[in-house]
Amino acid sequence: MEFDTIAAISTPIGTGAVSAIRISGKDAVKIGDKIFFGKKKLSQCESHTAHYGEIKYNEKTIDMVLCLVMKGPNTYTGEDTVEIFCHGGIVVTKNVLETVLAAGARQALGGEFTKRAFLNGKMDLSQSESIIDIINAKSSLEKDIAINQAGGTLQKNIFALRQELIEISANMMAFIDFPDEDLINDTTETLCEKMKLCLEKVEKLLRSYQSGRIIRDGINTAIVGKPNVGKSSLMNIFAGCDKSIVTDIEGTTRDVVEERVDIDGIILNLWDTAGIRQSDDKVESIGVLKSKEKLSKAQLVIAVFDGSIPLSSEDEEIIRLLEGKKVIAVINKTDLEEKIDKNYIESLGIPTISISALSEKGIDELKGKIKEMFIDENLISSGEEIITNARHFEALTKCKNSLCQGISAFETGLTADMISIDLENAISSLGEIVGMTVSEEIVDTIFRKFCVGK
Ligand SMILES: Nc1nc2c(ncn2[C@@H]2O[C@H](COP(=O)(O)OP(=O)(O)OP(=O)(O)O)[C@@H](O)[C@H]2O)c(=O)[nH]1
Ligand SMILES: [Mg+2]
Repeated sequence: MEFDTIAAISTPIGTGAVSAIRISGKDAVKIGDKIFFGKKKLSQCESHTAHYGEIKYNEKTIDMVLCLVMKGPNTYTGEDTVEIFCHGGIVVTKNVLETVLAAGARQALGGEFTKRAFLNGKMDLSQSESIIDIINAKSSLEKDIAINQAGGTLQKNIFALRQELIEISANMMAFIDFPDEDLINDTTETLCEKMKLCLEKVEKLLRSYQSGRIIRDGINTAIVGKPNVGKSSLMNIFAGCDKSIVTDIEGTTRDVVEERVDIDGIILNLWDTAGIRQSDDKVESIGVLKSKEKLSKAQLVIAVFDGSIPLSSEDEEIIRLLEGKKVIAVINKTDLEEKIDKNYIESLGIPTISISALSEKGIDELKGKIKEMFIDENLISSGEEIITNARHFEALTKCKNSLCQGISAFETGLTADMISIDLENAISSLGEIVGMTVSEEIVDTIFRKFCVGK
């Protein structure tokens, strides 16, 4: 990997108060000196100081800027870095970047600054990945987890676990190399016990992914029910605006209306659907088909019933479709006299919440129920590590499989050298997470997901 000097615009392209252009590499300060004219040359300024001056190209002033000069290794990339804060116009920002490139920097690729931070040992691969997660976080909870990971919490966990396995492996090797000697404190039995303890820790991390994936990707949630029960009214409460059309005409919603909403840190990818019923109307029938399709794809189904009328055959048909799904039954219109047989729905084992979409009564209870069904609150409040990244989950799964194989090899009486192979594989899988044993191709794939300038 060639460490030439790279530059990019680090702020979004658009009109704003300020834009930032970042330069990193061994010639960053030299390039800064060629184009920045302040009271002093940047090379004569103390590290980590800011300076006002002009960016000039062929003696022409391009912009008046604030320039930050930071000498490595105490920088994001670990390299000498210059950051230019210019006026936040599209043209002026591009002109400043062009000047920087003309002075000898190369346009940075997506994620190249963070890739350098990784290659220069400023952060491990899991921390680099959490930087994208901070930028892309769609909820404050997702962002909080990413911030923790950027601080190295996952890295520390993985390193500690890896170290434990390395010690077990070293002792296992000692059994192979010096079978008759009394050098080893552990018996193979105690080594196997230690492997089981490591396995438990890996399994705990793997279990956290269920919550982690939900926090990261949200819950695909279909609101279904027969026509006119208040599905769109509920959608609008969640959305906080008139996203779906609401009328007293049955069959108002035809297409699927989608909205991403944040309920106390958890993202719901909501689908408001057409009321399910038999219809001769061609457009409505297509809508009903779409409703059923969304119902079958959803991770959560909110089945809405009109509490002010008795259950009908249409409701029964919908209840049949709920078989095998994660469901919350919502009894709506509780502001009116109750006519529905609520006990019947509850007797089916479906969690049931009564609401009034009109007065917004019961909505908090509904939100609480959704969270309770999908998120392990104890896990979040305990501040324990939560796996949110599919690549980490895969590597931990491989680690778990190798450990299980090693433990069963031991239990079926296989030799220490056979168990050692499994241990090596488990150690290598953990190394993938932090980037110790990972191919250049995977590293490139990870950093390609970054935006230019990060
Ligand atoms: N009294 C009362 N009326 C409600 C409540 N929720 C919705 N409605 C009314 O019920 C009617 C139907 O509401 P929608 O939200 O359009 O129902 P929907 O299930 O989306 O209907 P379709 O799109 O036709 O399937 C409207 O007139 C709403 O104002 C409620 O809690 N109480
Ligand atoms: Mg509707």
